Amino acid sequence: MSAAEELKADVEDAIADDEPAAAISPRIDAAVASGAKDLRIGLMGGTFDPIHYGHLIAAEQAREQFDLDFVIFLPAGNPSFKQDKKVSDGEDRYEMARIATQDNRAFDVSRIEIDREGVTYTYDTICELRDKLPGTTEVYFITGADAIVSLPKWYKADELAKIAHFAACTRPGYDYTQFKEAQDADIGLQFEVEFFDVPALAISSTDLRKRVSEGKSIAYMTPPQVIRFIAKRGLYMDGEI
Ligand code: DND
Repeated sequence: MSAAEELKADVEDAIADDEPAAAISPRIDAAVASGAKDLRIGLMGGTFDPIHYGHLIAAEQAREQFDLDFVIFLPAGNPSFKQDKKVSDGEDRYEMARIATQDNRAFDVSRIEIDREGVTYTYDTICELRDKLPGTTEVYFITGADAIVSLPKWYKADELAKIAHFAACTRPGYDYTQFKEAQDADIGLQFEVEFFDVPALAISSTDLRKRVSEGKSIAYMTPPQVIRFIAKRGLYMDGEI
């Protein structure tokens, strides 16, 4: 058994023993409690309204590429950049992320952004996580390459750049010039960004919501359990995209 497999087996045992309210998320709490050192953790932030295979593939490819022990999905409570848009209830988005990721022992979902009051900022989240994780933990924030260009406009961007690596997923053959130009234009804002390729997957949450509201199929775009949850809760039926 490899060290990573042993860690995951210990974590599963610890979760099975007792399930207190999570400080970060069940698997990460168990890994920290078991004394795991030098953890490499990916953070997959998103609105996840709803979560889909694009998110899951990006997280899995990042896990492999950056040799991450775990990827924590972080459904945003009150997304800073979506203040003027209707966003589904946090509990529904959390539950969809939970059921979509439960089969992967390296994936976990945290409530920390859902439970935090006020506008959700990635800087606050990473600070909170860093307080709860051993100091030797490496943190990679995973995001789509399109979002990378807007990083300098994120809350406390200059501080944010110092506390995490950024892993930007793109498609084979992606042109990085746009990012390099944005980075050059912001002298002093040096985000450490590593790019990784994911298979081109033209899936978006916006399209899924539109399809549901029009009674169209979303099969093979998101896991079946998420499709069942959307139907059961009657999400996205009102046509407000
Ligand atoms: P979105 O709502 O864009 O994510 O949120 C992305 C993250 O950025 C969240 O954690 C936000 O809190 C954070 N953010 C944004 C802006 C400002 C600040 C923070 C701040 O602190 O000031 P979606 O639910 O739409 O998607 C989640 C991720 O998955 C995104 O990175 C997106 O680019 C990526 N993605 C795909 N990747 C591969 N293939 C696809 C994808 N569709 C979405 N088909």
